[in-house]
Amino acid sequence: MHAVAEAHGSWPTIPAPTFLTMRGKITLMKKTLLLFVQVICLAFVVAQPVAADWKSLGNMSATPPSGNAVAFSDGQNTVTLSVLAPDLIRVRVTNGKSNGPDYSYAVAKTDWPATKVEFAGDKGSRIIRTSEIEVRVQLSPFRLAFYDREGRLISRDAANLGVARDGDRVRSWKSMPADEHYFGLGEKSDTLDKRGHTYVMWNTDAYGWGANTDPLYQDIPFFIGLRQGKAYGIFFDNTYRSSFDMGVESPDMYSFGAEGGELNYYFFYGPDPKKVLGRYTELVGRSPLPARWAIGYHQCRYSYYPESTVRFIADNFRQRHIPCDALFLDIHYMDGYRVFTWDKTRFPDPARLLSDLSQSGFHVVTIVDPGIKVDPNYSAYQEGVAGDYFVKKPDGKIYVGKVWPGESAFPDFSSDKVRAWWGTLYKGLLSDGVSGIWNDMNEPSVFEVPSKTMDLDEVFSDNGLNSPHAKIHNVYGMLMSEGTRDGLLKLRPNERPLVITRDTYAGGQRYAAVWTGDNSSTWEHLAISLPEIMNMGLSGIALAGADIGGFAIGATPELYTRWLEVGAFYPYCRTHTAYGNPNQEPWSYGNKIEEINRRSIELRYRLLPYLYNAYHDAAQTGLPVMRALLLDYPDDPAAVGQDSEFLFGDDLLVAPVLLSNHTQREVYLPRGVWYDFWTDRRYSGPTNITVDAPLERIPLFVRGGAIVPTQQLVQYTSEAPINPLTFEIYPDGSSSREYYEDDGLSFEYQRGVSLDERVSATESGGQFNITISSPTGTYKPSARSLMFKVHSQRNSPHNVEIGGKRVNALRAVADLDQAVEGWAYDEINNTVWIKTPDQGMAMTAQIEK
Ligand code: MIG
Repeated sequence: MHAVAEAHGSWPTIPAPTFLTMRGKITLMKKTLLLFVQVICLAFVVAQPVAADWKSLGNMSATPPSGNAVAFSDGQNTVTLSVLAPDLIRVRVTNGKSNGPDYSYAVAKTDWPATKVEFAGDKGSRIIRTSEIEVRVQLSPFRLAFYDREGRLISRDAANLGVARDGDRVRSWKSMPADEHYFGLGEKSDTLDKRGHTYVMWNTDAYGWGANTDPLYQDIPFFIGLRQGKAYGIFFDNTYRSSFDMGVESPDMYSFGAEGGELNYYFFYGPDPKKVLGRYTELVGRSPLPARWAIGYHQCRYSYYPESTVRFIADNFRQRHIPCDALFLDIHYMDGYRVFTWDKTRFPDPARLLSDLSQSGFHVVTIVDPGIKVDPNYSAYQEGVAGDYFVKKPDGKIYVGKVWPGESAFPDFSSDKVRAWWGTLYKGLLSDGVSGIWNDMNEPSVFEVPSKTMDLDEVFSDNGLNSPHAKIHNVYGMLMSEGTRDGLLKLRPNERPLVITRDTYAGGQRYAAVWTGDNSSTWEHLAISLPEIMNMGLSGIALAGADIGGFAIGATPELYTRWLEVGAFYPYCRTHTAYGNPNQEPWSYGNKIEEINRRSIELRYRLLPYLYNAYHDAAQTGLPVMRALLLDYPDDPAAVGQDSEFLFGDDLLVAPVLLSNHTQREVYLPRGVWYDFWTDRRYSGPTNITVDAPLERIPLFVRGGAIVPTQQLVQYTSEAPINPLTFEIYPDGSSSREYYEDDGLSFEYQRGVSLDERVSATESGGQFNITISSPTGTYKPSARSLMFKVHSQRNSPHNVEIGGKRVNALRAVADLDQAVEGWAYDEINNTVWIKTPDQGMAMTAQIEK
């Protein structure tokens, strides 16, 4: 291993470019700014009058219902309540003509099937009733209340405020019961439970952020309210700078509002939080199924260059047998930071490099920022000017702001035409062999102090509306990633693209994965990543991750090791580190740590079939891959607030060590049976246990009844087809799971080229039966074996039969390697192993105990 390092003796001394000093300055300015912003925010919160400038909606009169909607008016304001589904009501407050057309950047589904609605009412009130909820409208003053069909109050407007305006500002106040808790709100760096905090939604380049820094990069104005095990959701679809006050202004109320635009929100009813999330993601769209390589391990730094360094990193992964699917190129691969170009000195022959890397199983992802260098000799700039594609100043001139390339113009992604153009720009990178695109700096971030972005009145075409930056800011990143994804799809129509973006808005999961920006190598940041990613998941984003090891500072060996242990369970799994930091590769900390890091990544690769199924679920149902416990245990107070544990897919509970020098941790296991993944020890929840967690072990538990699909170890996802496909069975009575598979790369699955089957395990009397249903779909995996591993079996079985025929008993588990069919008993781990050819048909295996 040392030989490898020595062969590249001088690496990685990176010459300090001039912008380092600039970064220093910026950091300092950013810190000052942060303080400034915090003071302002504090002043705002303290000074915010409860009602002083706000004009609440007063007396409204009802108009007759039309279809599934009913409107209320006071001559100036119109409130329209539309029933989209029995558990989904849209509340839209408009103000004459000033609000513009009804349009949403987030909403993907506008066509809802008819649903039965009853309208009733008397002089002072109206009732809108569906099969699941009842909306009671009080006309004077105008207030809304949502009830379930048993007459239980779900949520209501605050009695003294309701909906109000103050100039362009709009706000809605709701009553806040003492035992209600809030989750979601996208990327926030504090506790899982949002009660008792305030938040601003304004996409921000938040370099150096920490606990409670707000706002961060992405903004998703959706939350789930949970009270006594019952959930509802509110999605405030407004792209202006908005804010959520979850009980700070008053302990009895929460509120949400924005600096402009409409008071326009969607109300969802559960009572199951999974149902709320399912409906929300039906409305705004779900994370599409990623390619398998996109959910392997990815290695990144700011920046790997020149070419020899990239090859060196790739060689190290393969020679050291550390699985990896993708390498990232950060801004130094470009010619003077001009997007869509290569630095020809550092990367003289990118196509050759990428083709060599692809031969050894690496995909390459390149960063592409929005800022296009003002340079009359640069084609992207020329095309942008010629096509009139750039954001304008109010005086009609092209807006110019400084970012990495110096003075730059910014594509106006609010225009369909511009997004389509942007998509075509990827042609060169793709023909060079680039597989994925990393969109950064798309707040949009500009080196401006103190705003860090363009002025609020810069002009976006917004398809003819000429909207101010104030309206487009929060969707700029999402629209950029939409243009990117669509462009990649046009250029490679039958390949699932990976786009990863720093900024997005509600519904952004349709286009891109996200990461949590510039975190730091501290234990606190490691801990924050859990509630942060869990809440992103509760906000519809399934494919999310934090920079493993931390971006700023650089990790200690212990921190990196612990971080990779949990990072292997991040939905999106990438190491990244900042410019000038020490090396942060899995082998950077000596042999002992390298061995642990290898095993962390190997575990993710063995679990790939399981992880891929979790992604399939996310695409189907909107359930995230990293799940807050409250999704499964909404009525269990000890599970609901859990910040330091999460479910990885359906059946694994991850309880990482988040503190330095700790080799034990306390774990809360919710109700039901749980197995320790490492020892197979069985627990009955609910219980608090203390488990050993030496540096090389992350506490990990498997739900009783789980059937976990796993595969053989590979060094990259496409190295070899899955063989054997193993089902790890952790018995608890009868249980079953859906198993899904496809080619992992193309869109053929949308044409039925997939495999879907049900795997069941049933214990009855002295028999343990495993059945697989006849698979549906036309995907045919190549010839392979199936392996069943039945855990927690005290004794060797008397007999094993498949399809009524006796299976050979082998002496040892190792003998299974050579056998086509057979079973063996591992008496040390109390596991029965059964191997059989995968016939692609329904089958039954019977174990006689
Ligand atoms: O101003 O491209 O969050 O991941 O390495 C810094 C350089 C710009 C910020 C991203 C980070 C990336 C860095 N970028």
